[in-house]
Amino acid sequence: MTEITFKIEGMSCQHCVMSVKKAVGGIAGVSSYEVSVGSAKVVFDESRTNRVEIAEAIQKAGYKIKAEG
Ligand SMILES: [Cu+2]
Repeated sequence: MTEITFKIEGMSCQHCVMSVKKAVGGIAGVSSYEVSVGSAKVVFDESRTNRVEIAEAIQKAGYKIKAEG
């Protein structure tokens, strides 16, 4: 399992938190996640998904990745 914390721009409220949860929760291979306003900690199986796919899902939901690590 790999853990990455994404710093996210454009999140402002619980609605944004729900949107990001929905985006990362819908990815096969993501095993757990903790989302708060401005960040998302995602634990995933690197044989099934990757940081690029997760970042794209967050961006598709309407937010911007500021940093990841
Ligand atoms: Cu919001």
